[in-house]
Amino acid sequence: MIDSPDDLKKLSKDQMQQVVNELRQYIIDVVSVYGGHFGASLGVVELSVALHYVFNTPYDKLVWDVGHQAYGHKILTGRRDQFPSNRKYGGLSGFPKISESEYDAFGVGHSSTSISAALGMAMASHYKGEHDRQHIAVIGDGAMTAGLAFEAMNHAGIEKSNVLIILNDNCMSIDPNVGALKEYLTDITTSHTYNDLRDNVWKLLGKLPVGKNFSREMASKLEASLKGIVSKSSNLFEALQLRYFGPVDGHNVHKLIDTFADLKDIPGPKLLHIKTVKGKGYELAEKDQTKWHAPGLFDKVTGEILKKTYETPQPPKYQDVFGHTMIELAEANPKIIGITPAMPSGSSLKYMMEKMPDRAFDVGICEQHAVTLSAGMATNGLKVFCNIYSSFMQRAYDMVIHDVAIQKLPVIFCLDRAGLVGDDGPTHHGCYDIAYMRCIPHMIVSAPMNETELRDLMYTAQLDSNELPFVIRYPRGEGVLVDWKKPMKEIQIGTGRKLKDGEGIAILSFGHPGNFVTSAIRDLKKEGLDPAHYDMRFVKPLDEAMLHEVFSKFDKVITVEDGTIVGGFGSAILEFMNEHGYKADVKMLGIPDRLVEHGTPKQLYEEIGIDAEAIKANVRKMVSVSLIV
Ligand SMILES: Cc1ncc(C[n+]2csc(CCOP(=O)(O)OP(=O)(O)O)c2C)c(N)n1
Repeated sequence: MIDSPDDLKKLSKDQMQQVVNELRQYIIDVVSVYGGHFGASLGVVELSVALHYVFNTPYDKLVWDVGHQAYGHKILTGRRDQFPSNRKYGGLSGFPKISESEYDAFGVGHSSTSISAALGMAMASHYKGEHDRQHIAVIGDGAMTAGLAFEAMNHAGIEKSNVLIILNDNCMSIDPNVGALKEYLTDITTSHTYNDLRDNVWKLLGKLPVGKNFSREMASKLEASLKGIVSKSSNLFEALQLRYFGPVDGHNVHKLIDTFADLKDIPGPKLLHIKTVKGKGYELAEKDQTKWHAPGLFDKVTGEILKKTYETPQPPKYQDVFGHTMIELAEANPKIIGITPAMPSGSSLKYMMEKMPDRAFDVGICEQHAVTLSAGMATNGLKVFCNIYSSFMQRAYDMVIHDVAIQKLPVIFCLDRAGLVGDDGPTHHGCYDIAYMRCIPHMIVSAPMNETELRDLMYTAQLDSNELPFVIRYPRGEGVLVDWKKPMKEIQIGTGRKLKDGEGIAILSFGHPGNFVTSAIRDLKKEGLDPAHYDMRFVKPLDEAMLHEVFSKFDKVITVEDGTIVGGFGSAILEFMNEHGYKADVKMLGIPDRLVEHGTPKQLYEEIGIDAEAIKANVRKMVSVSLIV
């Protein structure tokens, strides 16, 4: 019956446990049938209820970090009935989104932004004299590993603004969280001396008769000195001048409500540490938290994850081929190292991490660090494969330029999830990497059209003959049914492949969308149309010999890419034409200069017009125009 936090507030505190139970069940019901992230939202059901029960949202600003855990928040804030459309084409976004609801104070998807955003909001409120407004950042222990989160805390500590950071500590990222911070958080949770002292202080503070003869200022001074005794020297957050509270059981909704009611009255920057279990309330998800981070559809009764069945063999996934090829290459070349910032499962580097733990590393949600770390290793002669999703690499752009390209270090960047990723939507689409990589001097930028090519490019990149940074970008999921296990071979850098000669029009493709071209050409043949097809394979350096051949022979050209048209592969071809004085009618198919929302990749490629149908339509149009002329 809850259509907004106002409805929630009409209920008694005693009814909150029932709300928690129903909300949790509804998330299980819907995600099992419609898909989406799972464990993270289950872990913060109590937190979501308590926050909206106590705080005055949307006047008080609530910022969820990453936002994959905000399903409970969405359901409580007017989106209950729409929730089955979550992540579907035209439906709700899988993440908080400013344009979707006034309760979504900040749009998210990438991690570790919440503290900066909430602090910015708090400082703006302070400036405008809105001193009663609260600003809350909910951040996981995984997201807390990023530099950005620390930069924000370092600043928050010296500001007087009302910021409440809630550290949702479940010891998990997507895979188990890594790093010294994780150990520290465990220490702080289990240290008896620290906790006993802190509890006593906490109890005493709760008894302060604020409002009678005891002013808030006096309470605050006493609190500061008592807490100073407890923790200044031993608590990381206190050392950053954030008042530290907790750890609190994040599954005790009453305790959370009471705690928030107290914290509301404490001005300034503060951090509440809560302990939760990812997947709470669904046993299988609690036990195998990585698998249940986003399990796909499942039978909620048996827990069986429903896999599609196929009658014919299916192509391997690019990421699996990457993962297995890493081991194969590393076995032959002792200089090879693998790095992932927090995506061992998603990237499939986990296979190498399991087999060669001293040569493959998860460094936390730290893309910037991952890139500069790789650069450091490369100075010492190692061949580092730094695997980062295309959209997450945006975080580390300066490191790519400053620490790798300018230093001319042969780091190999495997950009997974390049192109439109599907239901995660615009925050996760890998739209920009072709454009942002190809403008950097020294950079080699390549894209395989299938898994065999991926392996050959990986093989080529690690050869001693390559002395430059080397990007290999590939999409999410299945590629093409090829025998990818055959021996790898070197590809000459900067060479494309002529896949098919033709008449009247040439199609130039870059990477996986070349397969859309192949299938379009198959159909066009039946209509008597016969385009030539070139798989350029490298957008930098371009295969100039091949392009001279193309433009001497054809005056109608279509370029196809799954990246932004602005500054992308098609632009590189136009630059080549301009430089060499070629004139041709060029149609560039790619991601337009606007945001592409979420949906299945098929729906999205159809929408932006780079699928086989769109390619066919463009060929017909260009050829028929020339016939009329
Ligand atoms: C910049 C960036 N890198 C990687 C990711 C992928 N990612 C999504 S959720 C997640 C784990 C987050 O862990 P935590 O903050 O502890 O939240 P939990 O899932 O445990 O609730 C990761 C690595 C991302 N969203 N953003």
